[in-house]
Amino acid sequence: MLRKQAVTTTKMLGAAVALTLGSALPLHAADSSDPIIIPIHNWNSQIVMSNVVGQIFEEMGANVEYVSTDSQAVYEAVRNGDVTLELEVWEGAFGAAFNAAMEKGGIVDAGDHNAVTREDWWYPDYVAELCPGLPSWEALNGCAAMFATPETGDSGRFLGGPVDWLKHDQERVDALGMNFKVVNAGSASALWAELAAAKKRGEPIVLFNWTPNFIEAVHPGAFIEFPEHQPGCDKDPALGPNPNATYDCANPPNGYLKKAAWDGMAEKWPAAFATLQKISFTNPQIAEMAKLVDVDEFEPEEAASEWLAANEDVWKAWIQ
Ligand code: TMO
Repeated sequence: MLRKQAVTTTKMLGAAVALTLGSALPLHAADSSDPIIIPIHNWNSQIVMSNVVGQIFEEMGANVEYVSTDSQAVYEAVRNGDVTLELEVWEGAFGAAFNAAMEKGGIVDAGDHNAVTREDWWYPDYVAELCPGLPSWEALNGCAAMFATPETGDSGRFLGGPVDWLKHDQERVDALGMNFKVVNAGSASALWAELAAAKKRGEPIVLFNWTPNFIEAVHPGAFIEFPEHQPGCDKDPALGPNPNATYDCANPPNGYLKKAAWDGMAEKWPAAFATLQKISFTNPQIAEMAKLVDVDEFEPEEAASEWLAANEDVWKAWIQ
């Protein structure tokens, strides 16, 4: 409440100064007072980062609203201006949806974070002792029976992420002739709960994971090495070891992490858009954002305030 009043007072002062000085000042279009709409998805770095950036925009005097949005459909929503931006475009999971929206128009690339991403099948390190030859996918396939559960019969069980991350894991299993069945977790936290339970019992598990993430600070492990990633492997059957199938390659091992915006943002919220273009988080910063919720159990909004308080030198430079 106090804080809102302070912002309002600053805005009024700003307006009074503008009125008094009028045309003596260089003309900068002010940001619209309509809310900047920030979409929230179902993994914690994205939720905390969205709150961090939302609070930065509020600090600049803008209004902000958050909406829960499907992480694939969001590119269509950005393109149409239904949401204003997207802060975590992961190449592996969302590169295809982002590119499709770029081809249709209405969305702009607002630059990359200074981060390298990877999203793929992953195991905690004790599993390497149970299945010699890891991280090779062929070695994993040779150990498939060890990962079998009543749910998957004789096949190994791969625990995938929520379906909206659209990882095409079953297509890859089929394309590579692997003896695995994909079971999708209902949420990110279900992935981490199953990982912790398997680890406690010393049982084999192979599941979807990514970096940057809090996991690397808590559970040492490794990604499965699939046939080398090739751009277009998802569309062209000729790419990858199976000449008749798509998705027979790894996800990008050094993927980008981009920001995207509705193409009307620059005109409607010029100051916020300029800041969005400057915003760039690193792998350790993004892992820390996830950790504040997944390990330290802050609510996302509080996690964002904590992060901002600890990193003023980082973000104050973006609002000049
Ligand atoms: C998009 N994700 C980081 C969950 O792989």
